[in-house]
Amino acid sequence: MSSTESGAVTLTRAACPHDCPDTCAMLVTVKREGGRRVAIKVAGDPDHPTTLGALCTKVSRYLERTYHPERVLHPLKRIGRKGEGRFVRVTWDEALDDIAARLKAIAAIDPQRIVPYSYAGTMGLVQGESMAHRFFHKLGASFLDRTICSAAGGEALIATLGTRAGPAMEAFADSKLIVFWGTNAIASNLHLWSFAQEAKRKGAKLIAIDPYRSLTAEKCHQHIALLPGTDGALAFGLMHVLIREGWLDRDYIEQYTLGFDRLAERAHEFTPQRVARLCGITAQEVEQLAHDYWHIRPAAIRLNYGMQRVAGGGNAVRAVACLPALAGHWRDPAGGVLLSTSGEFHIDAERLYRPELLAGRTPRTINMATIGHDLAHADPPVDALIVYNSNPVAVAPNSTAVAAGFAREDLFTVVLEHFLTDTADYADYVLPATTQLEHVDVVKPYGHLYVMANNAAIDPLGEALPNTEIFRRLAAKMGFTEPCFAESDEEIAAQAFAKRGATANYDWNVAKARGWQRLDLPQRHAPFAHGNFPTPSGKCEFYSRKLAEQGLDPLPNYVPPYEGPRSNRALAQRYPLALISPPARNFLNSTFVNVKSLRDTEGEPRLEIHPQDAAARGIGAGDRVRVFNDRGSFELAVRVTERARAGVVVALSIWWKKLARDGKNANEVTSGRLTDLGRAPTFYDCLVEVERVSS
Ligand SMILES: Nc1nc2c(c(=O)[nH]1)N[C@H]1C(S)=C(S)[C@@H](COP(=O)(O)OP(=O)(O)OC[C@H]3O[C@@H](n4cnc5c(=O)[nH]c(N)nc54)[C@H](O)[C@@H]3O)O[C@H]1N2
Ligand SMILES: Nc1nc2c(c(=O)[nH]1)N[C@H]1C(S)=C(S)[C@@H](COP(=O)(O)OP(=O)(O)OC[C@H]3O[C@@H](n4cnc5c(=O)[nH]c(N)nc54)[C@H](O)[C@@H]3O)O[C@H]1N2
Ligand SMILES: [Mo]
Repeated sequence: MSSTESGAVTLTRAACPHDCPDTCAMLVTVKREGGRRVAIKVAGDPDHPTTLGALCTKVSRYLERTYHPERVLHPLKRIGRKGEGRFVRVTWDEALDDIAARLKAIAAIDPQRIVPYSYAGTMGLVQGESMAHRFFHKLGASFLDRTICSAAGGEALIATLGTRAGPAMEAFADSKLIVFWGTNAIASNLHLWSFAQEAKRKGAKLIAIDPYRSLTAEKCHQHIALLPGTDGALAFGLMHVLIREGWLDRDYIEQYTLGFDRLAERAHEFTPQRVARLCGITAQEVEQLAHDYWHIRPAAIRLNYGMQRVAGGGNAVRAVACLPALAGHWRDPAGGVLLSTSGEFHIDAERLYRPELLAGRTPRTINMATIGHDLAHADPPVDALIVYNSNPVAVAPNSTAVAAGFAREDLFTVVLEHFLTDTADYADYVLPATTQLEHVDVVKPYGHLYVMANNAAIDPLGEALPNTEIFRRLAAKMGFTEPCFAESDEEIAAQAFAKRGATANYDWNVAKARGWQRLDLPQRHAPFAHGNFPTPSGKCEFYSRKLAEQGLDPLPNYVPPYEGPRSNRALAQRYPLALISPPARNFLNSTFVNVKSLRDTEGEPRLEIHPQDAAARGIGAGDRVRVFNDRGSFELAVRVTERARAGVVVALSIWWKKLARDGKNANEVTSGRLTDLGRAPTFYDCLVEVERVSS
């Protein structure tokens, strides 16, 4: 049973759908009102081992978002100019008939001219890519390379460890040293932070490595404020000291790693003095960190994706991922590196996505990170875009180009959404989608070890439909008759995971009754305590032959930022400040920005700037400033603060453009250049100048 009856009030087991490592178990209280189910409360499930009864501030407001007066509840057709956001209500049949006719006409020329654009607005496997992939595979539409978030770090882990795995979230309670490396856990990984607090009470030392004194950095014992994009150099500095001092688990290295001698040769060049210069920190900080990393055991590094959004992001993650093998920290369940647990979950891709519908075709691939460029230059051109679970006009880099692409009069755009986002404003049709309370799903988390089930708590509002149902109906209009297009959401959920490895025990009925199901892994899971790296060699690959075969550096290296003050001096003369735009605590990427209570807490778009940098530009507290480079500009209020280290400015993100005074956000200035591994965007590799516009 997913719901328990108690008078007129029931409790439904649900799962948070958002793109966050915590993937919480939710209990939704539902009341019957005149024959309709109305959700009246959402809470964290106290029995779930990582949620432990707590939801973040954002998802605590899930009802405010679900019942928001501006929800799109009917299909809409554009009547204004693209981007203007003027629509009229149409029926589902009118909308879907017209969309099918347009897609058929384009597909008759070349189906690759149709491009899906989606990301993790929901992380559910059912409302994510199940029916959608089937639809696009049958059509023969372009593939989308979903690189916008985690591709650089993900590929780096796979090259080094063979998979994406690490210590369990709960195990951080037993760590003695926790390094928050490029992650503001209080904002983006609250439940792991709670386990770290438990460790702290038991005497653990907490260190943050971050250019910004984030909420997390200020609560750690130590904060190392390096320059953005220099983490690879710091990791090599640590290796240098570990090797110089002989602080090495020689037995582990001998048995379970590949390429130590060559790695050591490279690390030899990264003296603490040199690293200090590259990173903008002191040599003593490098020495001390290495000392702690060897002497305080077990040591766990929590790195999230913050450090990989730069030119050398892949190599930086690779370098950091080498550290626990050198110092032997993988031997303990509370040691190692955690970037993602997603490699422990085996999706049944064949059954979810039905690649056989491609019938031998291999469509071209469009990289979501370069959509602005591709809307202008792809060959064959992009004639139609179907956007779901994403808000590219706000979140994709080099936004001027993205918005220009979306404004093309000859582009046919359909957006499945809850709200009229910056992207929906450019749509020819906006189709109303259900939220997590209104549909069924199963979520594959990336921060813990539990499959998460979501039961529908309420009926769809207005005429909203689940993404699956929208693609089902569209498939019918297109004349697609394969039985997989008729499968129900429950049937899809039941086949989401492959019966192998840690998901061998997956059972949808068990999961949905309880709300979750633990992976089939030992309670004290230490994935690499005895090697078992699923790399080609079976070892932790400092040296990767696979990378060498792709023409890439087989060893990690320090790859400097494209736009660093040291690495590109000519550019830095014109644009001397490094801009980073990491997640704001009260938003989830661009989701929740239109929820008033959360936006009120966040205030207005703000630039944090160091007092020295402010003074040098005649900027004072409360001024409005313009941030600019050759790609564009945007305006915000200023906060003069030492939270931003000198040389770095911080604009917490991702604001809806249309809710900012100037209709712009940080992605006006971010670049379309890609990372060294994973073809991912380089949001935090971005030089700018700042000037005062008014006080
Ligand atoms: N509240 C909230 N939670 C979120 C999100 C959100 O928008 N809001 N987004 C979700 C998503 S999609 C993701 S991918 C994750 C992101 O999760 P994280 O990547 O962990 O993001 P943050 O927690 O902001 O931490 C990034 C930190 O990296 C720092 N940073 C920036 N550049 C560098 C660098 O070059 N080196 C180092 N060492 N640090 C750097 C930033 O100052 C910031 O404090 O969070 C998820 N959770
Ligand atoms: N400057 C800058 N830019 C960034 C980042 C940064 O740190 N700085 N972070 C990057 C990262 S890590 C990421 S992951 C991306 C995130 O980019 P996106 O994946 O686009 O995430 P959101 O901005 O949250 O937009 C998700 C949209 O999906 C919609 N949605 C949610 N659930 C459903 C559903 O069930 N059906 C349908 N049809 N729609 C749904 C929501 O209403 C929302 O508008 O942004 C990237 N952009
Ligand atoms: Mo992300």
